[in-house]
Amino acid sequence: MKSTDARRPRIRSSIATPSVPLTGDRTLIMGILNVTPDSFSDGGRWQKLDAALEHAAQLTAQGADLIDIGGESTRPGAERVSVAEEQRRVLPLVRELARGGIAVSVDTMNASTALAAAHAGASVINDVSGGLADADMTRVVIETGLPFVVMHWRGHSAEMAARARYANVVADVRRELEYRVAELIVRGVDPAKIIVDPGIGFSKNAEHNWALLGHYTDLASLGLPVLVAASRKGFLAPLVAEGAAPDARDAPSAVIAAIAASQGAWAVRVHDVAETRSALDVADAWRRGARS
Ligand code: PMM
Repeated sequence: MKSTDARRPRIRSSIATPSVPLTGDRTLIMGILNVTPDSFSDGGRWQKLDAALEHAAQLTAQGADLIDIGGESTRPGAERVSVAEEQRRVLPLVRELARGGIAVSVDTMNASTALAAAHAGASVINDVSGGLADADMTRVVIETGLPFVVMHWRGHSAEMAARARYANVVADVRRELEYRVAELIVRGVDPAKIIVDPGIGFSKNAEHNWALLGHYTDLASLGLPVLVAASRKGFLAPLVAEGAAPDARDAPSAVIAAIAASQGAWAVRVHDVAETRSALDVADAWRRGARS
């Protein structure tokens, strides 16, 4: 599809924005850095700028291709934070990392935060609502020209559990994502900048999550890069010791990352980058072995 004027990026960061490839045969690792007091697995740990920067540097050294920075928890039942507070949490970090040449995705449902993060040097906009929570997000995506993660979403934390009802979760999620993507394209978003994400755990129970992972190729058949974000999520709890801390789910998360990579996922969003790196190296070696 040809670019139109509406699709041409008009906003440039004063910082050289590190670029993130959307094509290629290597699955990228998106390392999670939540600067929130209440995220379910790492809440409260990275609120101080120095500690957050150090953690981001460590994730990068371990093999993260980009760092996903979020200032608002999206776990079920989480309270919304003000946009000002969200920006106070994320912008200094985005600015410092981009300045250091580290690619950042900003995990936000707020258009003004996405725009400010783009000015600060963010490389990707990751919106768990896929642009549904804030009507201005589409304009910001068009104006910044940044890659846009469109996650399957049916509502904010307070209402998402009640909306976990599907006739056929795989077909329904695929159709709803396809519709959302079509709407964004009609409004002027460059299709080459769209990434889709099934939204593991968002208005989905464990059975729904496993069906979506097991039918990964149905989602991939949309023809867009796919982000798989299952790391440490609640549906993995039955696979580890009862009552174990969320980081006990890192091994199952890494296995999911390797399977997703072997199916051609664009990226995996994970907490434990070192273990994921090793899992993806195995998937790569396996693929090379298949070609030899
Ligand atoms: N999950 C969380 C936050 N951001 N972004 C995308 N694209 N996909 C997700 O599934 C997703 C996300 C919640 O998990 P966390 O508390 O571990 O960050």
